[in-house]
Amino acid sequence: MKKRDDLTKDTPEVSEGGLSRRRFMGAAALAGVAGATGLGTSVMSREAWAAAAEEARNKVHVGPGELDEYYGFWSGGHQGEVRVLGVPSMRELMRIPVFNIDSATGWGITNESKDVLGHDNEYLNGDCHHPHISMTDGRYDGKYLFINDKANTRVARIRLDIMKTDKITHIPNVQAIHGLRLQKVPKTNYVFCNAEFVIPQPNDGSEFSLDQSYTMFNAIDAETMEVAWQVIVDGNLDNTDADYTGKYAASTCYNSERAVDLAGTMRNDRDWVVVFNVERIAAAVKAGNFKTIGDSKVPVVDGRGKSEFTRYIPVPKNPHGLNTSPDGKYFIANGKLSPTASVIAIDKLDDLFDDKIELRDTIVAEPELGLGPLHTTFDGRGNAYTTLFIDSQVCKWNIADAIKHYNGEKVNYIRQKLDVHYQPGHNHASLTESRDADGKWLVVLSKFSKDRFLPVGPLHPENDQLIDISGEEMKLVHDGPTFAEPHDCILVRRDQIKTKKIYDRDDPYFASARAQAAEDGVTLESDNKIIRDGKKVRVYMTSVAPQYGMTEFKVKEGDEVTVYVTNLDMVEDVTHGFCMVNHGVSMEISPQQTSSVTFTAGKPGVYWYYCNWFCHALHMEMGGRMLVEKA
Ligand code: CUK
Ligand code: CUA
Ligand code: CA
Repeated sequence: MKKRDDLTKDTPEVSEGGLSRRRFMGAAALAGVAGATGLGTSVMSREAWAAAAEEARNKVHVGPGELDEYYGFWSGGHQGEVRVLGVPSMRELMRIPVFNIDSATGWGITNESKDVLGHDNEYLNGDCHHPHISMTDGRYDGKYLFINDKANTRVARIRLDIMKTDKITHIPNVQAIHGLRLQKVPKTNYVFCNAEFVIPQPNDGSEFSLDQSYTMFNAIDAETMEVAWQVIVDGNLDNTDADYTGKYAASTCYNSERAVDLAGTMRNDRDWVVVFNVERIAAAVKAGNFKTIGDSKVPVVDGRGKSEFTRYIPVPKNPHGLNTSPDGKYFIANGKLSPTASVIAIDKLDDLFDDKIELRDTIVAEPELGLGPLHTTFDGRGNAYTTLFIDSQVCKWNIADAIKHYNGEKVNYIRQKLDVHYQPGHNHASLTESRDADGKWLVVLSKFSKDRFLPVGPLHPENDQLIDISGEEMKLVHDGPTFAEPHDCILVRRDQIKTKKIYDRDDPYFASARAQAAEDGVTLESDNKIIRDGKKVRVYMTSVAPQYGMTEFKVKEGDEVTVYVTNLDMVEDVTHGFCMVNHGVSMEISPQQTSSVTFTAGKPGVYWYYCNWFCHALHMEMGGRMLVEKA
């Protein structure tokens, strides 16, 4: 997202036919409005305010030892991780390292994590935006969570049974994976993701002009995590979502102009939503009607212009979020530089692809909601909730009434506008991306927190606000400071996630350690052994609180040492660590897990290793020594 000043500067008037010509506020006026919203818009008596505050506290209070009703999975933005929160308490439960490096678990340090990240460890950063949970028949099945990396054009998969990242795929031929959603029906066979930026093809320095540039829509096989196919599109790609038939996906494009400067991207009054005919694309790929690009073997089809694979539905203006209503009826594109959202009827798409109707015939409503609509979410009762970035509000509106209004009836489709603090991007209602949307909680991820928390220097937290939407009226009940920058989150019922308490010994997560042990004739579950293989030394040890199976081992300076630790503890929560002092080595070994790490033995001398996860009254005593001899 752009900072608000950039967003409003030089923004021309909205000139969409039929809309009021409402000029966007200047940056200075905007800052004033944002500051004032903190005071609330209605005047309340002190008693009424206290009663409302008390009610809010009771709603979100999850007492000591009590469990939350929902899991929330938060993107960690350009921090690169995924965070697990309990909702409604908004207590942080866990962090799952994905594209980042994590000192506590050894993510980016252990061999198991390098198997996922790549052993060359090319990138140390990531930029995640969109966490989404795999589905079967339009309902969360709790198996995987997928998330994009805009910074380095990757998609990761997290196994939700152990809450660890188990696959990362680099998407070839494109740059900057942004929008990401999953096929909902019949199940998540595909992960759909948008490459945002157009690049020259081939992008090898032989050509910099825009003539040869394009970007692509991508489908990844959710099980193998291989890229299944790519579709060349006109313009660029921002956000995406899929339907409830398994047939269509749709993406917003804000740069139909294919501009490389800010003013250029705002030149057109309308950009578009591109609809992908997933069925036809998959059929073409299956029939071998595709090309490949460069060294990549990924099937590519051309969806530019008037192809059988795509339709480009004009919508105003630099649209951003794209959201499917949980009844499966509509794709909703959020106008960003237009105060409107465009409602596309999914049941008209067959006719559109058969050329029986015109592109704009698929639009069944275009309600005017307020300034800077970015994302929409749903309560399963026919209402939509759209964030208004510039107005710093959430607008609750009724979809059926918006359609009536579009058809000329005099009805008011706006139900309520609620101030949020401040400048919201995504919002997400409980179970909203599934058939089970239950309309209980709404999380609004506000980009600015200003006066809401104790000051912590020039860098502020963001403010993820919790709103009770179970009644007629939205009620703000909690301010949740978050670190950079959870663009999006997803809320699932707690019974939809089933986690393991301890590892299975045959877990594929440490299969490569097991394979190496087998080659070395070592039994991980019982042996404490050193295998020397030239300059490579493999040290196998067990751990049982509060002791390692090996408290001393000898290597030579410059040896490539791999330490494998197998935690034999069977007791839930008894996680050990392994930290080798002055070697940059640290890792987690949870009950029944095997973890391994490879490093180069330093200068001759004694180096202590110790357990760095507090596991026992004698945790401090859990250690050993590596003796390094002269080479
Ligand atoms: S994007 Cu950031 S607020 Cu990446 Cu889903 Cu809209
Ligand atoms: Cu083992 Cu601390
Ligand atoms: Ca544009």
